Amino acid sequence: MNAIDLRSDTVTRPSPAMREAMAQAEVGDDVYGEDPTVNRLQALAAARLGKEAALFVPSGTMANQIALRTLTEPGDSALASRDAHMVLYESGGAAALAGVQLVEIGERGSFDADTVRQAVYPADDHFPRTRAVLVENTHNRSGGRIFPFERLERVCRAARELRLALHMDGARLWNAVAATGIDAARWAAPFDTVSFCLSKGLGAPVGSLVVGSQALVERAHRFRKQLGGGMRQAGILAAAGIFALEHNTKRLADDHAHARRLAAGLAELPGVSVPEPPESNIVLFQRANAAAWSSALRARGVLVNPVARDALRAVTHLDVGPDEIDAALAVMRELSA
Ligand code: TLP
Repeated sequence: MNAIDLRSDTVTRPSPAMREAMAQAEVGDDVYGEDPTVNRLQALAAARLGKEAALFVPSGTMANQIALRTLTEPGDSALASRDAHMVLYESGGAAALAGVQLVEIGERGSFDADTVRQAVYPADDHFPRTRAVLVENTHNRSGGRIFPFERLERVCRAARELRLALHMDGARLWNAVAATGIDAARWAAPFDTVSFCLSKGLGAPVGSLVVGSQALVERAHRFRKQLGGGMRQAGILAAAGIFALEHNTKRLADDHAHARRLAAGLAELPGVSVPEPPESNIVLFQRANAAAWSSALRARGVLVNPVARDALRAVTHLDVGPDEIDAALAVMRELSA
């Protein structure tokens, strides 16, 4: 049996049809702006998010770091949701690359407008200047939670009043779209920059986009170059991204159904608890000795990541269907008895 890999939605492999689109891609040198497929992807991403421009970059991490660098100056501070990817999982990039001090706010992936107001440093030379608010939607570490839309609108209005820039780490924005029916342009509307990934639930092998106004994307372009993210015949990768946007966003609702199926099955296992039903494609669950259980599962062909001493994460994606979920649950049941 092939392993059932629930470690992340990044583990997908391009489908034959996606590979065909990649093989046929028309390419040029994108550092000269001459790759027609990259240009097509960037135009498509901008249109889907209702923004003027977009920039294709190698990874979600680089997308976030470029956006942060674009919106701030070294010595600034930015407010980020607690346990945001930009805080926890980007190797300290905000400090090392943008020179920005991140301040975590809120709980479980979201926060309210008053929390933003209270967290802004006073305008005094002792303090870093609070310059931006960073929203992660869906929020990975809280189990793919969606930032409640009206709460987000209030946050964005407060940020504007305070003259703060707004960035959304929308690595899994399309999951938020599928789960709420609120389209990507509405989610993106109040934001200066939005990043999203092609290589998570959308099944492309590589790539993310930074989307925003023409002026911000021009500034972002400079920082992409500085980070060494200028790619040449990147149309081969962009073709996968176009294919992903055209074919793989609507089906994310299936991943969410599979996550609920998995959560329901897990909740019945002795010694396992699922604190909250999943809102999208990430299932966080509790089990003592998470690392040891994860190793035992791996030996039986089921891959899930421990995320704390007594917590694990399973992520659904387009390479797992209901049969794989049931097979994974059967193994988990055997190892729980
Ligand atoms: N997340 C990965 C790991 O880095 C934890 C995963 O398996 O979930 N923003 C968010 C919200 C993310 O979850 C990730 C990746 C990124 C940004 C970074 O994307 P990449 O891996 O392309 O740099």
